Amino acid sequence: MNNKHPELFRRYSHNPILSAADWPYPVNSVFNPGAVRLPDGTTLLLCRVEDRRGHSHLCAARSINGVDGWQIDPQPTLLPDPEHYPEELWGIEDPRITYLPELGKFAVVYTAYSHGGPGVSLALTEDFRCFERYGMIMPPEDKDAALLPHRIGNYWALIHRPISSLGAHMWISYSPDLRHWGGHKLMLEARRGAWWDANKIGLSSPPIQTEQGWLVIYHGVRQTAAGAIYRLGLALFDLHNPERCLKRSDNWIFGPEEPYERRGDVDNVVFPCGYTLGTDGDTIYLYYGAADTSVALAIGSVSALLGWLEKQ
Ligand code: BMA
Repeated sequence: MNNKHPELFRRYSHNPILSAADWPYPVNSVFNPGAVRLPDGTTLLLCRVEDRRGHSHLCAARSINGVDGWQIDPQPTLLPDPEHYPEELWGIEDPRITYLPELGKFAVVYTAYSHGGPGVSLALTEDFRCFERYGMIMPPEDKDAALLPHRIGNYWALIHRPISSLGAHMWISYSPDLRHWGGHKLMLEARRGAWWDANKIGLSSPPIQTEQGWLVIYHGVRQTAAGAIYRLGLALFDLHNPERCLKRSDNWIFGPEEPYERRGDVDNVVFPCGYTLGTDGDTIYLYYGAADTSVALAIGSVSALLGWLEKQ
């Protein structure tokens, strides 16, 4: 009998793929990148880069094969702009990218951080050089957000993770124009008690649209006597009614195991904010922050994830 857990994601053998030593200017750490495959096939990672003040900005790295040969922008790609957006005073973090065919633009949803707390901000871009800021669309305390790629009925949908005194759960909200948000619904709850995802959950990379539904990779946090552990789980949501959960895994599918995930500025963290699909439409390249220090890659298959989730 095979007593091993199924390996749904295989780590790239040369992980981590990007770290501070690769950067063209001095930085402390590079992690939690958003990801997208551009029309010419290039993979673009929009990395969270932390400087030696402890403040983050975003910087793009591009690669033909999505694995190596990364070309990093010589200067920060998107800097906080606290003069016009005071909610960005302490930096911008954890970008998640969704292409919006209706607008012909990429939506970058990120955490804006200031003394007001972390909230969710939005910028649109066509080329990852010029950005049109929409400012903060969800006030603190809120993070771990991404847009769905098209409207549900008449409304854009944003998944996000506000924190209340009763927990840190995933919510979904709707907007006619990406500026005014309402219709807030609880989408998925942290499980509490003795679970790997007991204390906090949040969206990892943007949902993957499949025939069976929106496949969501989410992170779950367990607080232990030795600190928090960030791991990943799977859930499936109704395509037409994305607040309706069809399936959720009890077991985590990916967690910190390798030294670069176990040790870093924040130990025991795997934190994806983006994925790309291979040309077969099934291979998934999951890009994740490892221990809040570097960027790593794990490769899986959407049909295998769905098949596994179906059997849970
Ligand atoms: C979360 C976010 C992530 C970070 C993680 C672990 O709250 O701030 O950016 O990777 O904590 O420190």
